[in-house]
Amino acid sequence: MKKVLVTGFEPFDGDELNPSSVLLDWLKERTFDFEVYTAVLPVSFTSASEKLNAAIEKYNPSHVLLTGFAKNRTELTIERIGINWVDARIPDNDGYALKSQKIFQNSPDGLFSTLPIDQILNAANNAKCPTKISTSAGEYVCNHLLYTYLLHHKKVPGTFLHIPGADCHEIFFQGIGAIINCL
Ligand code: PCA
Repeated sequence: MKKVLVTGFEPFDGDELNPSSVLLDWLKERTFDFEVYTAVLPVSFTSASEKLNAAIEKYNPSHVLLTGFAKNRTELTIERIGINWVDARIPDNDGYALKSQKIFQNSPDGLFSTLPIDQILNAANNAKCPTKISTSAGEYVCNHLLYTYLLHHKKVPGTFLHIPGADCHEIFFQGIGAIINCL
């Protein structure tokens, strides 16, 4: 049975809102023909993955869509890969900055997203949402979460979507709604 878990992040870097958690409120007001669960995650190297693991355990989803905010991007970006690397430009919300190091010493350098990226791109394009495939989720908490998730949850297909900076996020939320429907 199709059950989609969508996660977003709390605000960080002095912002009042994070569009990825606004997305979760937007989704709660919509109806789908299947279950859509949401979870807000802390911008924390130590507890984001723990909270995600707890949500996966609780909801037992068939698909996972992780989302976060990328202020400097102009399109919705579908992350093709998580890398085994972290180099925080700013501390996380716990005040902790992991610098220039592997996430896990003896794990692969990179792991590919396990959802069909091209199908997702098509669904977003059909919804007229400006969207691109990305090969870098950055070196901060979002990539850390994606890599850790891909390493530990090989049986639950998932990927990461970065929501760009924009005055109005509606078109990106519509695109993500279309992506959820296409899975
Ligand atoms: N964006 C950050 C972390 C939380 C978020 O929404 C990132 O791209 O790593």
